[in-house]
Amino acid sequence: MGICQSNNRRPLIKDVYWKLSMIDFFSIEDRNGDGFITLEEIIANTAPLEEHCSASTEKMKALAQGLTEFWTEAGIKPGKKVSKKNFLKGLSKLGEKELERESKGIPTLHSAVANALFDIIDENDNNQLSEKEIRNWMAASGLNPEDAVQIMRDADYREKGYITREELIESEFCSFFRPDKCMIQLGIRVV
Ligand SMILES: [Ca+2]
Ligand SMILES: [Ca+2]
Repeated sequence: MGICQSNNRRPLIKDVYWKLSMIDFFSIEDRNGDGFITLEEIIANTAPLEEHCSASTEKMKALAQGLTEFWTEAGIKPGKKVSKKNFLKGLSKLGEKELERESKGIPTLHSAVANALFDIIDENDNNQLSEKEIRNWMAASGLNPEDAVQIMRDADYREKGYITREELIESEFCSFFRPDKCMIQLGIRVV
């Protein structure tokens, strides 16, 4: 403790906001509701993107590849059933490594996933995400497309009318590993 830590930040798993949002995430990803998550399940859950966002096989493959590298480092290895407790532990550990990489300017595993996801959502390949494209993404993810307006507001804070690649990557990374930063953006003070 203390002397061995590279900084003073609390582990993610000790952060109640992070934990609650990741428990939510677990429930969404555990589509068959057996209380376990598998890499295969996570990848299968992205399948509707192919139709809703008219994604090519290459784009879908890039996402599956990115997800495999990301989740494998969180301990969710191919063919392995992972409980909620181990999911949170693994993701928290991965988060520490990812934040370390981010601070050193090394590409994160998360950015590979977010880039692949961006390419899929960006149906017309113009390097901008329109509200319509965001709506299709949300529908494919089983979310309410009406919430696209909120997503646009959060990520497109300069109100350009579209989301850039950098904005999507930053906002996705933030929602995964920077609960403190997200809370500040939302104007919520964490006591
Ligand atoms: Ca499951
Ligand atoms: Ca577009």
